Formats: sequence, C-alpha cells, structure tokens
Amino acid sequence: MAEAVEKPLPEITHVAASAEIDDVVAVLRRDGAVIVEDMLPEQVFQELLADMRVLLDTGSHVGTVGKLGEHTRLCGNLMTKLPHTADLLTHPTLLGVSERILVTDQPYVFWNNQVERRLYAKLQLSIAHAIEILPGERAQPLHRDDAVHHRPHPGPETQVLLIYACADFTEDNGATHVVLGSHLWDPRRGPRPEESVQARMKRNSGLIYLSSVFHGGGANRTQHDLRTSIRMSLIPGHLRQEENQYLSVPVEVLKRYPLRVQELLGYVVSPPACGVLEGGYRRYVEG
Ligand SMILES: O=C(O)CCC(=O)C(=O)O
Repeated sequence: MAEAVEKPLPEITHVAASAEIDDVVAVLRRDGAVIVEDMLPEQVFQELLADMRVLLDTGSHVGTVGKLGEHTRLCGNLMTKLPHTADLLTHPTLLGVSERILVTDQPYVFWNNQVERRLYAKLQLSIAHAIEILPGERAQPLHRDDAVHHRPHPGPETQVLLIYACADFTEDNGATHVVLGSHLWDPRRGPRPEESVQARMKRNSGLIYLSSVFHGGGANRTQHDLRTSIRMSLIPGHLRQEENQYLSVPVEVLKRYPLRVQELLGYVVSPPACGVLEGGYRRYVEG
C-alpha cells in the first residue's frame, strides 16, 4: 500500500497595501488571516521605529507578563506614547476591511414602528500595544482573541486585529502562529500546534486577522533577534474597549489628532445610543 504523504499546510496569503478591499476581505473570510506588505511609507516607518526603540529601551514597558511569557516586553497606550500608531489605525486596508467585516456586513436589524430598520456601528480602537518577543521566549498557547468579549462560536465577528512587524518576522524569532480556517471551526474543536503556519513577513508588513482565528506568538529561538511589533484591534462601538482609551489618552493628546482619529478612540456615538454625553449627541472634543 502506498504510504500516505503529508501535504504541507497552505501559507498565509500576502497582498500589497494597494490591494482592493474586496480581495483582502475575501482572503480574510476564507482563511481568517492575511499579510499586507509595505504598509507605511519608508520615512514614516523609520520614524516609528526610532520612537519605538526609545519607548522600549527607556523602561516604560512591563517586563514580564503571564500571558505572553517571561521574555516578552509589553508597552500599552501607544496612542499616547507613539503618535505614528495613528497611521496604522487609519491605514486604508485595515480600516477598509474592518468597516466591511464589523460594520457593513453585520448591520443590526430590528423592527421599529412596523418597519424593518438597520443600524451600523461606529468602529473604535480596542487596544494598541507594543509586543517585543525577546530571545529565549517560548511559544504562546494558541488562542482566540475574541474571548475578551465572551463571543460565542458561531457568532458575529467582534474584532479585526493587526500585528504590525517592526522587525522581520521569521520562523526562529517568534513569527505569529496562525491556524488558517479555524475561524470557521466548531466551538468544541481545539487547535494543535502542528496545524498552525507562521506569519513570516518583512518589517513594515502587517498580519491582519479575525479575532475568531486561533493564533499565538511564536518562540524566539535566536540569540539576538528582537521580534518587535505593534498589536492593535478594532471593534464595533457597542463593545467595551480592551484598553481603556478614555483614561489612557489625555485630552490634550486627543485634541492633537484629527476628528477621524478622535472618533476611532471612541469619541463618537455608536448608533443608536452607545456613548452619549449628558444625553446628547454633540461632539465630545472641540478642536
Ligand atoms: O505577538 C503575537 O504574535 C501574538 C500576540 C497575541 O496573540 C496576543 O497578545 O493575544
């Protein structure tokens, strides 16, 4: 009898930052993850990198964190500490696919006064933090990020996430493991490490994934490589932000951002009424 040949797992699809939103959404719906290349202009990327080094090397990070391991640096509140984070938050591909998946394709349908109506949520940032996986770190257990909102499976998609590569992501330095297609799995099926593929990508690329897909940071088996990254998540305005942006971002920092970014930080009413201020719908922050 012929010996069964193990087929290699399919790799994560790479697309250009200029790819059509329809095409990127199609990959995300099929696989649960996609890699977008060359996300920021080179100069912006270099500035972001320089600011990130100062941030992580001057100690305002949390050194050891249970979830991510003993050899991982975490630094939260990037919208205050690293202004170029806003360039990622407003990246047309990230915003385009998030708008489609979390808003346009998931209207809230309800009956009011004998008429069927549809409401569309406003997008908001849930969390933006730096994750630097240092040599010696072990692999993070595979998990789904939507646990944060207790999302049932199957159920509406609750988050679109980005892991942005500030350094090349390699098999050895901790490139994120992703179990392609697992966003469609039965809720009782758990992932096995050998079912995952790694998000190998060049610096300035980003892994965009659905919060229902199993994934986890990889082990860093190198001697010196730092796997530096930014992780951010977008959610509809009726869910609680994972990182409390209202307390994290001081109002004077908020005012420096354009209105669109203020809205993405949660300073907008998500229909019909999430986030009203003194019962009203007025703008929160005067420019
Ligand atoms: O850094 C990574 O590759 C994954 C991080 C992650 O999955 C998490 O923080 O929940």
